[in-house]
Amino acid sequence: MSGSVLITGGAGFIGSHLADELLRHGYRVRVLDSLVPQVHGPDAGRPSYLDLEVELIKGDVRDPAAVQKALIGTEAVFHMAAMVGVGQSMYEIERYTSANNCGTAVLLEAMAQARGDRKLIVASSMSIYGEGRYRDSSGACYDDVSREVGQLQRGDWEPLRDDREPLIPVPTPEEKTPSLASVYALSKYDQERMALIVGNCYRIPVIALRLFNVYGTRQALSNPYTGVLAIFASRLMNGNPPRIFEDGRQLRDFVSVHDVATGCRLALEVDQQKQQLFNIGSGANISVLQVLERFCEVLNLTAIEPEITGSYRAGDIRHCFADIKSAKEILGYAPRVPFVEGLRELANWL
Ligand code: UD2
Repeated sequence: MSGSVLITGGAGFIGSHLADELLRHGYRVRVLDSLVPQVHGPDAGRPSYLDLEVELIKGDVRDPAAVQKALIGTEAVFHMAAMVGVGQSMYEIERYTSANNCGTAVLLEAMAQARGDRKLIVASSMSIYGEGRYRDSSGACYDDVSREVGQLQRGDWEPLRDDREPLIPVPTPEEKTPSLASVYALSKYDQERMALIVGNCYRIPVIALRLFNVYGTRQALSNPYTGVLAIFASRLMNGNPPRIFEDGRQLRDFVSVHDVATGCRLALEVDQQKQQLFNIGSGANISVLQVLERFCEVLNLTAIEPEITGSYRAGDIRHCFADIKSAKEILGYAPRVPFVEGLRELANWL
């Protein structure tokens, strides 16, 4: 396929990089974006993030007329339009549910009515897993670790078995049972399920990509809830010490937005309908403290003393990083951007 592709929310952080990737591969790209700031001012989708070849339609994904118009002549859809802060989803409950759930409902209804055999790729999130997968020394698997049941406590950060044997974090595969801990996670899970159910009924091929900790240029710097690297960057630029929750040894999977854009394109191009859920991460893990160290090295900042809070942020998980075996085997996905290179690019953009 090398036709015309619609990206909802395509003027934002991930969507605009995806638009670049698709143009580079010969697609025609149309973007539907409300351009409405999400949180604190100007860090919404921006027309300036888009190549001049992209056709931009300003409109809300909850507006059926705008969506119907945007679908005309397209052969595939990436659904990226969403509210993305985990923290504020817990007090802007109506706004998140409206944008993420109703937005997906309107898009699906329009796709069902428009018929055709457009493929739909939904941007989902690792947030639906809650804590990642753990094993004990015998190899037994634990998919239900949570702070709520006391396995993780203040000052005792690592999850323990009932007999206090430490549990070992391992890569989280797609089959891990979801554990939804925020309205954001719930809305991402709903997006996946709704797309799969409606897609199945109307023969719309659907793939949902569970994105891990995506970082890179164009990420909102003023959103206090999204992206620890963006938060570190804005604190460092303003002369404030970065703040580290817990002990900083919590592990995450930081994946470059360029690798994510490639993963999205591969999901569009793959010719299979069996597996519909894929993790998109870097396949590696790194602690938050190491992230800060690497970032300071790249920025040539020495003697930065972070403020280590020793407490955990409400709703935070301890460890989660991606098992990307399925994406590798089925999509042909292979992350290419080394973390330090991605950090350098981010630093040059700041
Ligand atoms: C959340 C979502 C994820 C994605 C991501 C956006 C969950 C489980 N996951 O991941 O789906 O939406 O947000 O990037 O909800 N931290 C600090 N200092 C700070 C900020 C964060 O130490 O100033 C820590 C934080 O406690 C966490 C880690 O850094 O352990 C990563 O935080 P994040 O907000 O970048 O992303 P995360 O993993 O909560």
